[in-house]
Amino acid sequence: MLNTFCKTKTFKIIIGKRDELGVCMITLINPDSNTEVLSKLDFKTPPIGLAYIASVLRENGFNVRIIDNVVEKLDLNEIIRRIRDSVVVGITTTTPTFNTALKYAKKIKQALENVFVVLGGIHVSFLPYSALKYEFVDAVCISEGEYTMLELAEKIERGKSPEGVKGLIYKENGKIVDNGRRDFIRDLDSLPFPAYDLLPLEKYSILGQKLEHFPMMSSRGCPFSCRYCASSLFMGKRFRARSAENVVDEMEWLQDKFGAKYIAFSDDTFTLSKKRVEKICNEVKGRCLDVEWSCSSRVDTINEELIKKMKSAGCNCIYYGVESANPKILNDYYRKKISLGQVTTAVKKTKENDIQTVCSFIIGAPMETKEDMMKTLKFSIKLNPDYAQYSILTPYPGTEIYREAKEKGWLLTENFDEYTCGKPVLKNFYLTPREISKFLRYCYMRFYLRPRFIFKEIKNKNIKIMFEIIKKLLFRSGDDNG
Ligand code: B12
Ligand code: SF4
Repeated sequence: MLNTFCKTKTFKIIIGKRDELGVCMITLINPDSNTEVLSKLDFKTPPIGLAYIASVLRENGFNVRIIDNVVEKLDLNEIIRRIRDSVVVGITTTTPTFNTALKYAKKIKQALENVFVVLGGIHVSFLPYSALKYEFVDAVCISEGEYTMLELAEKIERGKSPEGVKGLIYKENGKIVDNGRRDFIRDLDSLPFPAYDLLPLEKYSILGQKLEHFPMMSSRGCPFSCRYCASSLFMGKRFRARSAENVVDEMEWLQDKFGAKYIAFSDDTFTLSKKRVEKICNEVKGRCLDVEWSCSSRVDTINEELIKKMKSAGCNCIYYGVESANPKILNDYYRKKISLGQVTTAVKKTKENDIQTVCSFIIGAPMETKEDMMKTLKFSIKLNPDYAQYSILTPYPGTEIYREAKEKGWLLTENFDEYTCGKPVLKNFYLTPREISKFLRYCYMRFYLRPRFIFKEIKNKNIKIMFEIIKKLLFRSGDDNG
């Protein structure tokens, strides 16, 4: 069955520079999403993962296109019309977009039956068989996709089965074959920069403002084990960091090639190695790069010295995961391993050094009472970061919290469309789902409708952003707060 994939399409239709076999067209798709962050706060940024895969494929001679349907908003028939020349179609998944990805896979496979459909991304990496059970999914890629996708494309191009492609679970003669895990990419500097030129850059925006912001990933992996997070299992517990030179090369490239004015580092914990951050800062200053940037940090991997250094190299915003003001929930249940004292110090020092702070808070743990949640809300207001993000605890597959909830029957639904962090999907012993939703909305109102916040935004001339936030808060519909 697999041997027919390329024979009919690639070899005949596509002629190109690759070699005697011709050039396969690989299509990568980011399905549309209706999650709160994207739809309500208009947060649309390029999908780095797909751009990395595209870049590696292209570097190896394949033709690649990316359809980012979060911003393209194409109807599925139109997508099918555009991708008819594809030999492999790869679709990315997160938990809230999993069902949409399946819908795409089904329609594409029905219309283009010779196409090899592979799903990748965090959701299917943890629940591969939930996708493979459908006849329209040919394979699932576990974890990092750059080289798995490349080897898969090479096999398909040669009319071979994906046998032996590490990181891939696929179907052959009606059987599911697990090729085993692929080692994580050790040397991230060896990766080409993401193929952003394949994306409709003019369509990205943050809070309605056109994208001069570019995301960057300067490291992968996290050694911590917070129970609500699957990152450390997904990209590995070993922190794999790009060198300072390579990171700043990309910053410079983004600026020169795409006019980037702002870079948002999406690393799980950008500041895990203080030494590396210092080197990045020195490199940015040494090259006189005029670019501002943001990153995320744990409150215990930063200090005032580093904050000052980061400020001097253009950092203007740090995202801290605070999560809960109840030590029992924060450390016994979430295993975040930080103290509220560290939170207060980190936020205070960051603000004193004129760097904006965004703090995230989670409500809705099973054993959390309304008083506990109120304590977190009050703490967030007292802490007074520049912006606060409140979410409802969501048990994502792969996390400890998911495993426990599934075992104990605490999942309110397994419809992954609901796993957006804005809807209660986990049982709480004291509050109804409706009460939790209401409380989330209350958190946003209490934080953002404070005169202190509004005056600050006016003073900082952030009127447009403030207006957008307030508009979204006041005019959102239903209970889907995010
Ligand atoms: C940046 C980011 C965002 C950006 C998205 C930018 C974008 N357009 O992609 C924004 C802010 C919009 C966002 C939104 C949300 N996010 Co987010 N986000 C991240 C973050 C920090 C980095 C993602 C990233 O760029 N990674 C770098 C690249 C290299 O990795 P990657 O994308 O995973 O891709 C690799 C592999 O997955 C694989 N792969 C991926 N796709 C495919 C496809 C194929 C065919 C193949 C073969 C391989 C493959 O290969 C890629 C290269 O190695 C991650 C945390 C993390 N460490 O991953 C969270 C993360 C992905 N987000 C998460 C969540 C929960 C959300 C929201 C629900 C939050 C909310 N409350 O609304 C929304 C949902 C968005 C959605 N549509 O799914 C969770 C997802 C959990 C889950 N199981 O779904 C994560 C893991 C954070 C966490 N630790 O829990 N997010
Ligand atoms: S929440 Fe942050 S520190 Fe904790 S495991 Fe996830 S990425 Fe690591």
